[in-house]
Amino acid sequence: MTTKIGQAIGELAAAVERLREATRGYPALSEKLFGGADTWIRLLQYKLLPHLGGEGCLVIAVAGGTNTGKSTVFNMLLGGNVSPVRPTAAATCRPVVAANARRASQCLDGLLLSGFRPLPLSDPDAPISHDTPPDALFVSQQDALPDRLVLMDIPDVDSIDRDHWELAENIQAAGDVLVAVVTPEKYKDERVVAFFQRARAAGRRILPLMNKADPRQDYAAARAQLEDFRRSAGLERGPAFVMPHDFDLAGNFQREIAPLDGEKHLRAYLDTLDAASIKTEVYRDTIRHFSTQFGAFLDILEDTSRQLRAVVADFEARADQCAEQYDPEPGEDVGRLVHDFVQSKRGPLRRAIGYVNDKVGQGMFSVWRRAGAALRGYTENGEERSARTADDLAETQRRRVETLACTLAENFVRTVQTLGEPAQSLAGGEEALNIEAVVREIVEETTRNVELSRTFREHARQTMEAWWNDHAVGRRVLMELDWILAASPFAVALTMGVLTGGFGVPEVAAMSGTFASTFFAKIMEHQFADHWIKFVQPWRDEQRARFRCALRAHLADAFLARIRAAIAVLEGEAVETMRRCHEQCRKES
Ligand SMILES: Nc1nc2c(ncn2[C@@H]2O[C@H](COP(=O)(O)OP(=O)(O)OP(=O)(O)O)[C@@H](O)[C@H]2O)c(=O)[nH]1
Ligand SMILES: [Mg+2]
Repeated sequence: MTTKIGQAIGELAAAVERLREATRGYPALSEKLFGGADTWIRLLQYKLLPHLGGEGCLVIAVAGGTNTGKSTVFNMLLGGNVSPVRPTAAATCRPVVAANARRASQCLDGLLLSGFRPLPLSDPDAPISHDTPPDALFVSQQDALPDRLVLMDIPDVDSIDRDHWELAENIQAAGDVLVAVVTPEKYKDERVVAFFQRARAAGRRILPLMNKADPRQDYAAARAQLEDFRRSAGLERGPAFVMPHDFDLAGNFQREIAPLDGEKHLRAYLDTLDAASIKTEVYRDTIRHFSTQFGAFLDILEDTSRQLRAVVADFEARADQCAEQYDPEPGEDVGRLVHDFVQSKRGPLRRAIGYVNDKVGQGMFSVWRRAGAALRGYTENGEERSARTADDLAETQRRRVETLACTLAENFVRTVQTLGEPAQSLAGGEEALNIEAVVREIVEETTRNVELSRTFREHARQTMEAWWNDHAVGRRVLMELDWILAASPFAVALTMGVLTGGFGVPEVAAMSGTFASTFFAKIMEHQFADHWIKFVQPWRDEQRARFRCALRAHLADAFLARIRAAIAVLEGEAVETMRRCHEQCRKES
């Protein structure tokens, strides 16, 4: 199991590192993913990764509440004063590891206990000095120890110094066997019990030791207390040890630690432990524990990416809905298409010129007059402008686009406030969004003149051709209109020039140019009636599509860029690798 799974664990750890690195720029995302990941990261870093290096070697940690005598026990197991013993609480603040030459050098190379900063224990008081690096691990070479054991003295698991808890948890993850040093006053403490409960759940062997025990009636009180401790920490029956209260310590660490039942004192008992099988058992349990927790982590990853995808879909749908509300009015370019079409029919038109009746001519002339006035910006009786020039039309279009884009932007800003984390932070972005500039870009892109598409031209030609063949009357009106627009502006201008002393001539002359096309679009709207809607529909669709693309590309993307990047991370190669390796761990555990 070990080689294959060891490889998977190695790959998985590297992928986790890549994911951590990739999410570093997104604090809310990183918090969501790794906020509750301490336990499995610890198991991975302190236990699973170093496992291969420590093959066959048991890591035995002396753990417990503050001032219970851990350092004393550690020294007694070594038969000498290695870790400083102090009457003050929370004295030991850095872990100390004792190992023979080979294991000590493995420790110093970070092979046996990774995640710490291994340093040789040259100053005996270093483990109780806060001036040392917080992640320091002091290594003391103890040649009396066999190759298959390393011993650790660790900071308490319950003092007010929270750093100690953290460290204790890391060591708990790193150890295979924990000697649980309790006292009659402390064996019930919640933090202490919970610590060993977690350790047991993560597959660690636990050997309870009652210090300062009352030896009367064959340790009756200690037995009851240890039983109680076992029950609350979820420990199975097994060997337990005692140290009497009246023990004169005074630096004498040459004494043995007695078993409560059985023959072997603690040090001898440790020697009998089957390192290989305990290692395998602890490793398997750790993998199982890790696998469950990592599975939950992968679920969080998936949920987060699903949540972010939903936000993207929602924002895009809002942009699309906004684009649907855009109802562009065809202007000069569409009109020109109709105009050109009619002009292409001029063969018969020329022949029909003689039939232009006065009524149509007069009607058109009055339309002209109004249109001419529109060019000047007011009507004959001085009202505010009612008819519109091509420029007016373009301006109206711009304003419509602008209003819609602004409304959508406001909608986005409001929606961001309602999003959960990490979506909110990601969509909110780091720097404030320059909405004005974004809207300007959208307006520019949507309303700038672009050639009518080939598809629309073809559609228009076919629709007009069909209409032309089916509508004799309408056709005539158009032909006549074309004739007027094509041939008579100058005649009308001339007449007007005479009647008005030159006033209005330029306007009328202008009608043969750009305005004629806009005008044609309007006329067609009436002539085509039902057909008109169908006729311009593809054009409208194209305009909307242009608007939609601009909304998505400039506005939605401004809100979604970081979300998209986060999704790419969450669905990227690192996560793929994690899933594959996790599956392997799951199968093997
Ligand atoms: N009388 C008596 N004193 C003890 C016993 N065990 C430890 N002590 C004393 O209790 C004090 C704390 O002992 P340590 O071994 O430093 O305890 P610790 O659990 O390592 O303490 P921290 O590292 O501060 O958490 C010292 O003064 C010891 O001499 C014991 O069995 N009987
Ligand atoms: Mg200590």
